[in-house]
Amino acid sequence: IQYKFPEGFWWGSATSATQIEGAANEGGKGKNIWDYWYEIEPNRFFDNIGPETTSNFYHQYKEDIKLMKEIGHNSFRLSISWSRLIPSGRGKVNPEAVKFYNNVINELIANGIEPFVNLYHFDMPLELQNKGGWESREVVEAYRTYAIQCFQLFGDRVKKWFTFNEPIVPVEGGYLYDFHYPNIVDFKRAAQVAYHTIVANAKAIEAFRTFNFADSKIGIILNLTPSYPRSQNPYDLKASRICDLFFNRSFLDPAVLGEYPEELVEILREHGQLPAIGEEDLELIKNNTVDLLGVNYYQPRRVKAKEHLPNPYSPFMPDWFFDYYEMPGRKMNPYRGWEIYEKGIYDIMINLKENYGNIESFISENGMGVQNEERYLKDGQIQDDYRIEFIKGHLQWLHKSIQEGCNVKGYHLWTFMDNWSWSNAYKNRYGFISVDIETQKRTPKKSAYWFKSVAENNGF
Ligand code: BGP
Repeated sequence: IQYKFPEGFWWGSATSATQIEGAANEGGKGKNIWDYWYEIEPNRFFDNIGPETTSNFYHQYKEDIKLMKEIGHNSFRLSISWSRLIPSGRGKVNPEAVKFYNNVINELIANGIEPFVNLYHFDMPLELQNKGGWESREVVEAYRTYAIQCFQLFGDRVKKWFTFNEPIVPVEGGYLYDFHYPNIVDFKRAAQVAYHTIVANAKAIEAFRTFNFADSKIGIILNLTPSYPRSQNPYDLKASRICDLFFNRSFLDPAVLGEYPEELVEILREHGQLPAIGEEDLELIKNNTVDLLGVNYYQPRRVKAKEHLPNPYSPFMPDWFFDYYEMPGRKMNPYRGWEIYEKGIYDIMINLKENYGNIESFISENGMGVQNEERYLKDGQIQDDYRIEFIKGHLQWLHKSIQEGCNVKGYHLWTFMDNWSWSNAYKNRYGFISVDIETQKRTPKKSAYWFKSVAENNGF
């Protein structure tokens, strides 16, 4: 074994409620923004496939957990659907949802798989979105109450909690670039949403600490996209630094260090884009940083200085400050249009070690979405050697970071089984397990068994 990982390394995969559960109109679930958006604009969704059935985990979780065990998982991330647990976002807890999540958590534990539970994966309850979503303080309070309910209900067994998955994505998607509901373009409102999400994160952590659970940790999951300048000239360097401030440090710094980067605050102030900030919030953020950081890594950003000044009458956007470029000779995943750059994973971890107190971290998502994988079927199994190569390439760099002292505890693939994606539905498949969406039949791909051997040997 050439690449051996530390004892107790977490091997597994990640999912989210909306993307796997289905049963969107069953079990007393309330509507979230995805159910609603699909109802009013089904054509926005690839192939007109919405979130009502997805991969039917709600009904097939037992079989799925059995498969997880079979392919060597010792840990697994799921999210709780806020609108399933508390259908209107606040108020009464839905007993059928409590039963479902208890069953899933207990089944995982009984199979030797540690549940990693995330509280929020893009799925705002509709009634709360109608109150202003993350722009509203009321919603921040509702989230705090929801988090407390989850700790009370499941905290005796769940030892790894996460407040949010990729909180910047709803900011970008919902308030800047039009790929999440409520699809508005307004930087100042986006900044308010981002800030309130961080306040909500800190409130959940503060509440979590009052429980004094033994051996429990709480973290956040961020999609870190390292920003690489085209050259070392000062203009490219500055462009890249600002890109990093907007897309990485806007969440990473307050979540891990308890404070916002001054340069980012200055830029927003100068352009009149600062959201409403409270002194008390800043104190709360400072005192409630995460124990654990999940890193989702898919692609880097390649950044250069702007060639033309932005039109001052165009809406304020992060890309007033930089342009992207395509690095010559880059490796691509053509299906998703994302660059594949394995070393990025190492650069992220070194940065966490040097500038973020070497916080305990793990890869909470990394993966490769591929179209028409049936092409690779042989003897009833998808021969996804490309996925094995993809994972290996990233694990090698992760291994190197650990050798150099980075505090990395695990690797979770996106994702366990093919699932529904927010804008691409079932076009790009990411799973270890293929899913026939007509019959809901599951079949492990070649990568699933390869991963099992990696998990069993704790390396490869
Ligand atoms: C991450 C999300 C996941 C998942 C993944 C793949 O950003 O946390 O929910 O969807 O990306 O991306 P996509 O489905 O858009 O191809």
